[in-house]
Amino acid sequence: MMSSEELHKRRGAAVARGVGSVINSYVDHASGGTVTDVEGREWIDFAAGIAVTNVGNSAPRVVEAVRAQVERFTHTCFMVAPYESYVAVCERLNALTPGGFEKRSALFNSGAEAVENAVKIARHATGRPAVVVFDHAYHGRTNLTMALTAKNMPYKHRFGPFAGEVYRVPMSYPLRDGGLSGAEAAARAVETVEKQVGAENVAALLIEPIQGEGGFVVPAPGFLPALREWATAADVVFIADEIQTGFCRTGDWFACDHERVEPDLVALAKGIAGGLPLAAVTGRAELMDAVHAGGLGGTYGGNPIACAAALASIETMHELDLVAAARRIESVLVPRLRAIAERSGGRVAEVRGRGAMLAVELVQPGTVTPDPVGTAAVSAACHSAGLLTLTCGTYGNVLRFLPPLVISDDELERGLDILAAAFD
Ligand code: PLZ
Repeated sequence: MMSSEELHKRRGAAVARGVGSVINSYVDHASGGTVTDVEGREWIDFAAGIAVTNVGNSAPRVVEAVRAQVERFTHTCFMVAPYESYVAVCERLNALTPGGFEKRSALFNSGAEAVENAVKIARHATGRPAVVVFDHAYHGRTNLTMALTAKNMPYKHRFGPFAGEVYRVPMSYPLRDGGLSGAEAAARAVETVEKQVGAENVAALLIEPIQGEGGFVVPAPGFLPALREWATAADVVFIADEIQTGFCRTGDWFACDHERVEPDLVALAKGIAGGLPLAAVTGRAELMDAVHAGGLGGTYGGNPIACAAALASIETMHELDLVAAARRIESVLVPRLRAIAERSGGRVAEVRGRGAMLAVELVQPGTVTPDPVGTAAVSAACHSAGLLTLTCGTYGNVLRFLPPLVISDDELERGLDILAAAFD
């Protein structure tokens, strides 16, 4: 087999430079809690393919379901010749997502595509143009979702002009907003909308209930419920982007469940199908069904292999109680992250997150000035010592931890040992 070094050379001559990778080693195989490269080097997996392999890599039920489906048929296009598994996935999503009301779903390929479609549906149903998004938001890399995403580098730089009618308002970011309460931060966001956009022009308010790429920002309690309340009163569609937070990741099925917030529409992807590309919009039947027949779709949306994988993944989440697993991961990680923070000489400003979506934010000691250089250094030390971690944040100073939910306690502890050593 070719070495990682040789593969990297080949890559340089074949793959566009714009597509990056966190490590330069090439994967041979991966399991519930580790990734192994072609040289046989193993990494403890605190990335899960960016919150995708919640059920682990090659989870047994997923492998079995995919194999069976591949043999029956690979693709007919649901818009040409429909099949049961697409319907079954929609039934599961309608039942699992927050809100006891009548729902419908539609399936797509990527998170960005789900977000775009949620916006299309909200605009169509309301007849209004504007979309309200938040500081630090990440919603994807397509033209509309770049406009919805906050951060210029690397996502938007020289890729404009961007889609119009997108308005950005302040987020609740307890470490950096002077400790506004959830209600105060929501009032600030709402005032910005009412003064700068006008509620009657707003189709949708789009928010990650815990921000992902933007820095694992957990809004102050009450922020999401207050926005939900305002959206209801203003007839604005409340869209939750649960692409990174969904499918047991935060110790609930969805992050909105934590404060019992019921979005009108939810954008889903990542953890939905154990690593196969699938995404969805699920929401209120009257909004979803407002769109004319033929108005939503795409060649691959709800591909039968991806649907089989989704059904198997969801079954695995129930069977292994991955909601409880995410809470167990939190209970193992948080005390050790706090210990690391205490020993860091003021370099860790905050340990935050929920369930198996946890992070530390690094700063210059004794300040809240971001430390992206230190963050990159700790991250690099983790990578060379066998722990796969990711960074995030508007300021690039957040180390985030997203293990597969089936990771063992032993693997978690080994990963934490590497992290602690990297900090030292
Ligand atoms: N919404 C909340 O987290 C994807 C992006 C990585 P796609 N996050 C990882 C990168 O650098 O491209 C994401 C997300 C939230 C939307 C998306 C977009 O999902 O499946 O990558 O399109």
